[in-house]
Parts: sequence; C-alpha cells; structure tokens
Amino acid sequence: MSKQESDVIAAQKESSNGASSNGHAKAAQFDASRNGHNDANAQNDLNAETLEWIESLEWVRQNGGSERVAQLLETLESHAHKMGVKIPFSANTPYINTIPVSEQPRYPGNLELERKIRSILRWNAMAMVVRANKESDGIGGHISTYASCATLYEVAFSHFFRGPNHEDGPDQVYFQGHSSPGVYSRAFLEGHFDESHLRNFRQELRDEPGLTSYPHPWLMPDFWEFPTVSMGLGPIMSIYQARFKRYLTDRGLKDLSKSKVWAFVGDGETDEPETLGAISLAAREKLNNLIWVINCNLQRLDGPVRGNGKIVQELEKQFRGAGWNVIKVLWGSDWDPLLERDENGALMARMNEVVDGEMQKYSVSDGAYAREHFFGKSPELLKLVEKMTDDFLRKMKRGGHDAEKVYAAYKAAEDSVDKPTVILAQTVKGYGLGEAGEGKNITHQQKKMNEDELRAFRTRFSIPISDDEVAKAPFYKPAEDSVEIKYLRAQREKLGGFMPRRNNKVVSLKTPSEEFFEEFYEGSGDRTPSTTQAFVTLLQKLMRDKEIGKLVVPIVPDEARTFGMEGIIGSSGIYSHIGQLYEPVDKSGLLYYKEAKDGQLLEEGINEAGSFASFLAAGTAYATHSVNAIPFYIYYSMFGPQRVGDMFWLAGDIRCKGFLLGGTAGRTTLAGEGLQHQDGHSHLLVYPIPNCMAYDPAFAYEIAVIIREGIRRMYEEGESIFYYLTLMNENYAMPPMPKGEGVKEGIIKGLYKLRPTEKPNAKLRAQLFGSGTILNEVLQAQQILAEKYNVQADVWSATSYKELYMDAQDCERWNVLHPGQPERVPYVKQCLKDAPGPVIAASDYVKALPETISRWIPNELICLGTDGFGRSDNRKALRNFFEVDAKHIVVATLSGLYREGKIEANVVERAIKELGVDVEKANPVTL
Ligand SMILES: Cc1ncc(C[n+]2csc(CCOP(=O)(O)OP(=O)(O)O)c2C)c(N)n1
Ligand SMILES: [Mg+2]
Repeated sequence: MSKQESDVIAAQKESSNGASSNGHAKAAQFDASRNGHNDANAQNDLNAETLEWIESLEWVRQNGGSERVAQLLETLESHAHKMGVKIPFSANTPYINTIPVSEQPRYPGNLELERKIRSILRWNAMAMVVRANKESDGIGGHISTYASCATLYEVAFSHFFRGPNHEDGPDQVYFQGHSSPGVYSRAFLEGHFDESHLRNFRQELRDEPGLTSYPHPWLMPDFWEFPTVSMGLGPIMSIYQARFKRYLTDRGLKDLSKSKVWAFVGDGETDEPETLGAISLAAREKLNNLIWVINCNLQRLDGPVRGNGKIVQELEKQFRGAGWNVIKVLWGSDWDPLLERDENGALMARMNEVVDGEMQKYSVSDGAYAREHFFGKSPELLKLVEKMTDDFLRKMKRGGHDAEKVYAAYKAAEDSVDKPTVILAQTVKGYGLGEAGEGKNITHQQKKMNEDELRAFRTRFSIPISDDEVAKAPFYKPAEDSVEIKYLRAQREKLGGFMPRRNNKVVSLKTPSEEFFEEFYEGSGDRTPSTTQAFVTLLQKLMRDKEIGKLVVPIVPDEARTFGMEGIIGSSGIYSHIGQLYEPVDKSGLLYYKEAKDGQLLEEGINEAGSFASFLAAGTAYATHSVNAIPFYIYYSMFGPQRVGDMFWLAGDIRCKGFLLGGTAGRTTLAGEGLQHQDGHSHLLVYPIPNCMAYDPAFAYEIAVIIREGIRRMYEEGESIFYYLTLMNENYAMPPMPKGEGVKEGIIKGLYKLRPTEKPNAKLRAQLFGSGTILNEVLQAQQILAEKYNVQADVWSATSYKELYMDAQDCERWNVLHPGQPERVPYVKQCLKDAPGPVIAASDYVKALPETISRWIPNELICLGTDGFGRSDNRKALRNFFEVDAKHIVVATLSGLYREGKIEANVVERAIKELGVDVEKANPVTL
C-alpha cells in the first residue's frame, strides 16, 4: 500500500499548492503550467525532475517508513520557507479516508452477526418512534439520526465502550440526544428494558414506565449520565469531563487515566459556538482520553449543513488547526479498489471538488444518476466504473456505514498518544429509510411510516416479521439463546457490562461540625470584610479541612483577583497537568502565581461556558466517578444565568451538586462598572430551575449557615440540588448571628427576624425586609423611622425569596387540593402572623422577587428594587437613582402607613422634604 500512501502525501502537497489531483503525470503537468513553461523540452525536464522527486520519496517510504517521509517533507518545507518560497497554507488533506487500507487493523468481531444485530436495532428504534406517533399524534421523535449513526455506535458498543465493571474504569459517553431511540433499542435487546418501555417512548406519565425523549438524568437517574440534547452542550461538557478526569488523577483523588470520554456530535451541531469554542483547550491539555465522533450526514434539520461546501473539510481545518488528531472516515470498502486504480488521481480530485449538496443528491438517486453526474465528469472516471452495475454504484457505502473503517478509526483514536481525536464520519441521514426519508430534506422530522415503507425497511434489513404483521411495526427480539443475543451480551460482558448506566449509589460524607463554622457565626468584630471576602475565608478553611478539604474544587474564570483569591492561587496553586515550565514574575513574593500538577484551583480563563462545564464535571463526579467533589464556582454574577442560562438548566437535569457564587453582585453594590456588569436580576433568572437553591445573603454567618446546610443536604443526605449564592463587594462589619430561636432555620427558609423593634406595642408599626447589602440601608431606615417619625419597625433579613415562594406555592397547591382540611400556612405568612404594619421589601435585585410572595403577605406590601439598566456611579448615587437607599425605604414605609390610614399624607410629604427625596424624578426603569 506504499503507493496509496505516497499518493496521499503527494496530494496533500499538491492540494496545498492549489492543485486538485495527484499522480506523476498530473504533477508534472501542474509543474509546467504553474511555471508558465510552454516549451516542450523544458516541460519534459520538469516532468522528469518531479518524477525523480516522487520516486525518491517512494524509496524513502519503503526503506525508512512514512514517518521518515513526513520528516523529510517537513524539513524541506522549513528550508523552502527560509529560502523565501511562499507556500500557500492549507490544513486540509484530500477527501479520502485518513487510514489507508494497508493500515486497517483486522476486525476483531463477527461482521455478519453484527450487521444482523444492527439491523434489528435499526428496526426497533424506528418502530419505537412510529408506534409512539401512531398512538399519540404529534408526540415526536427521530428516526433518521440513529439511522445514520447506528454503525458508529454499534462498533463502539461491541468493541470499545468500557462499561462499569471494566478494569480500566468506565468510559463516559455523550450520546447525541436525537439518537436516543437507538440506545433504548440496544437496552431492549440486552434485556434492560422490556416491550412496555419501548411502547412508552416519549410517554412518561403512564402507569407503565416510559422512556424520556432525550438523555435526561433527572428523569432516568440510573440510565442517562449526561443531558446532551441542547446542541453544543454535550461537546463542551465532554472536553471539560476529559480534563476533570486528568485533574482527579493528577491530584491523587482517583486514577482515571485508562478510560476515555466519547462524544457523539451532529455535523449541524458544530455550528454552535459551544461545540467548537473550547477545542483548543483539549489540544493544549493534550487530552488523548477524548474521542469525538462527528456524524457527518451532511444534513441538519432544514436541509444540508453546507450545501455549497464541504463540512468535513471545514471541520478538518478547524480541528487540525487547533491541534487535534483528525481521522476522516469517508468512504466504505467498496471504494478502495477504485481508489487503488485511480492512477492519475482523477477520482480523488472529483471527491475533493464535489459539494455536500451534490453528495446528498447521490444518496437519494439511483446508480445511473451517480454514473452520469459523479463519474460522468471525465472519461477516465467513467472508465473506472464501467464494469460496475448501476445497482452496485447505488449501494456503495459511505465510510460511517462501514464497520471495518469505523473500527480502524476508533482503534487509532484509542491509541492516540498526546492529542484528542476527532473522527469525521461521512454517513447518510435516514440511512435505510428509502422512500420514507433517506437523504431527503424532510428526514429529520420524519416520524411516521406507511405500510409500504415499513415493508421496504423490513425487507432491506431482513427483519423476520411477516407481511401480515409489518403494518403494526411490532418490536422484534430474537430468542434469549439466539446467537445474536448471546453475542451482544458476550461483547458487553467482555467490556465491563451494560451501559449507559448512571451510578446512583453514592457514599455520603460527613458535614463539618457546627464548631467548624463558629468563627463566622461570631461576626467580624472590628474588621469590615465584604461578603465575598467572608466567603473566600470560609472556602480557604474548607480547603484546609482534613476530611473534605481535598474534595473542594474552586473554579474561577480569570477573576480570582477580583474576589481576593490570590491566597488560594499562592497556597493551593492553579491546576496544570504539566506543572509550571516558567519562573513566574512574582516568584519572590509570598503568594506568587503558582501552577502545579496537583494544583487545586481550576482557573479557566475568560470562559464562563467552559468554567460552567468544569462545574458540571466536578458537581457530578459523585455519580460519574464516585468522588464527592464539591465545586465552588465563583464568577461575575452578571455572567451567570444571563450568559449561560442553558447550562444552569442543564445543571438541574444532570443532578449537579455544588455551589455557584455570583460575585460582584447587586445592581448598586458594584459601583462604577455600569450597565453591562451590574446584576440586579440573576436571582429572578434562576427561579424556574426547580432544584436550584438561591440565596442573597447579607452577612458572613448567613453564608456559613447556607453553605453548611448545602453540604449536609447535597453530600450527606444525597439530595440532587445545587446552590446559588450572590456575594457582594461592599465592606462592612459582619455582625454576630442573633441568638434568638429559629435564626438558622429562618436563614435557610428564606426569612428571619434580624432586629426587632424595642417597642413592639407602639402605635405605628412596620415590617422591613432587606437582602444583601441593602439590608444595611434597611437597618438605617429602621433607625430614622424610630428617631424622626415615631415608627417602630422590625427588620427581617430576606435571604431567599425563591425559597419563600416555593414553600408558599407548595402550601397553596395542597390547600387547593384538600378543601375542608386544616389549611397549611406558608412560612412567610407564619412569620408575619403577629407582625403589624406595612411590609417594605428592599433589595439590590428587581422588585419582581418580593412581588412573587405578595399574595401571602397579609399586610400592605411595597417593593423597592433595582429594575432598569445599571449606571456607572458610586453606591450612594446609584441607590438614590434606583430608590433603594434608606431615605426611600423611610418614605415607602410612611406611604404604607398612610395607605393603611395610620398617618396623614402630610407626614409623608414632610419626610420627603426632610430627607430630600426627588418625587418628580423619572422612573429608573425607563431611563
Ligand atoms: C440549542 C439547540 N438548538 C436547536 C435544537 C433543535 N434541533 C434538534 S436536532 C437539530 C438538527 C441537528 O442536526 P445535526 O446536528 O446535524 O444532527 P443529525 O440529526 O443530522 O445527526 C436541531 C436544529 C436543539 N436541540 N438545541
Ligand atoms: Mg447532521
């Protein structure tokens, strides 16, 4: 096969020069035309010279191997550069398989039997969707995605994917979301699902168990590991998963060095920035434990991915440029003899030039069409296929449907030494569907098949179902002792058992004692830290803890200095697989910029999506790797759910644990940064995520109570929840935790009385709610109200409106469904039972937060918040602008009392004047 390989190399060189073919004669012709030599003698000289070079290369290949050839070419190229020769850059190789036939390993399985098994899987996957849609019109599902990638999956299931009992540990597989019917279909043959599961695909609310539309660990917690259906998230998660496995290995927490991470990606899905946005990290970190399989069926939902171009070539450039190992699997074995006979490179040139839209056309056309349009481009090509029938031409496979080609690619990927691998597999969307959708633009949406189409499918894949039965699309499972089932099971047995499987048996850890947190309960004394600093101190203490310290995974996106985490960089170091190859500029200092192989901090650079992917990998390590990693991801709160909201949602689905810390939070607390940076709404954005616990704490002890409770619930009790805390950068003394009853409970439930009035029996009473640093404004207002206006107010710290809201809704629902029974009273209502006067709720967040609980507040409620775009100015000016400072709280309280008929309007007017409130100022929300 030396010939083919040298062809490839020659073609690479030529294509980089803009030529479209290889071969001696062609090369010489090209030489001549490029140099403008028309003179026949000169041309002959050039031909001879080129031939000599090619022959020399072939000699080197035979005697020194392809590596030596590559070395020589590299040296020559560098030399040419030195001589000033301009060589046009191309990261592309020709449009042929990367692995030549000569290097294809022997296939280790029974090809014929595997083909039979694949056929059955295809049938059941299709039948699952067709039947579900027959029963419930519009229930949806996808046939054509799995149809195109069945071979890609099956070769991996039969020969590669390590299962849970494999001695190297399990592989992590990110399945393409829309291919779920194929994965279910296999679980059915393996005996993990019965017919009722398949019957209830996409029908989860029946008496029998159903199957989720796509991979959702929330709904199938012992099956699916990773939600992938929101395009782009599977790919980016897989990169950070592979990196996190390295991290756990390098830090000695668990050796995960022998298993792999696989991600199956759609070619259309590569348009998502999240898909390709982090590929350079994978190469930089030399993640040879990562294998991507991009199913290049050349189609997305509406039509071709690149009708006028070539998606495979486009991707090849990007991945090669980023430093990945790229393996193209484009043509099946039927094409090998043709390429072998392609002496002048005409076939390869044709493969290089044909655009994807045309390739798609061949998949829906007969052999005569391909002969006329693909091979008909030149007499040479027509001659190449003259002995082949049209039927043979029609059946010639694309690489992704050829198990031997796919196996060769996977094997090479597994053996990659220091690079992640991407396999670009060319397939046909809806392969095997025939008239029902194969290669058609509508195929992605195809969910129904008529009797003729079902019969044709059955016949094409030789499924033993009779003509009488076929219309009902019955599921087919060979007998338990059939060769197919035995083989299927035996292969999985060899590879460590059934998969996908999510580990639900989690070993719990012990929450640090109350004493551990005591210093935070005691307050800061004379010191005036911000809540951010208080958190970082707590984080450092947790990291030093003997029991759980090593499990803590701090994550930052280039923001450690912003949050005062230099100490963590200096003490624990930033994780780097290769350590630190340079002397940092600040090495002489106490806390230098330290990178280390066992570094604990994940410093992800300016990359919130990547940082969140790290959070997900760490926060699910309890299930994926049986390591109770506790991630603390701290970032600019504005770049949280607003920036990567879909990943927050996914964190819920994937049952991620850990703490998200939105730093520099609060629309008026982050002063000068202005409109794009000041977050006053992220708390509202996490409302819909059912298992996200959101808190806006004001003091160090509140943070300590919430974090302790979080560790207890997530890691001791094993609850599938995660925490979102906002942290602010305003410095003030952290008070000690009030001694009264129910404070800790109140902090956790979202509301507790912080500073009650000393005169509860006064005539004028009010209730003030405050959150985050605005609680300090509320405390000031309490004083002003008492001193100047004779109003006695209780001050409450509202740590979580979301918690109050969830609790109230839960009570409400129960009460609606249980008339005549004693009503359940929401916690917030219980708190306000004996609390007279209007309620004024102020925070650095939008007014909608306290509004969500307004129905359960028995008194008059006035909400103050930071609705509107932020501004650059100092806190005083901002709080005046957004009307959340002490004076606005006082005026709102007096207004509330006036509405309740407790005071005259002129009292409010007097306060407005005395406090300098501008009542003619426009509403900040419109400014
Ligand atoms: C973020 C996101 N946007 C849109 C969709 C809807 N969608 C589902 S599949 C699909 C096309 C997928 O094409 P491709 O990635 O090529 O996969 P194929 O089915 O061809 O293998 C689209 C647009 C989605 N699931 N997620
Ligand atoms: Mg596609």
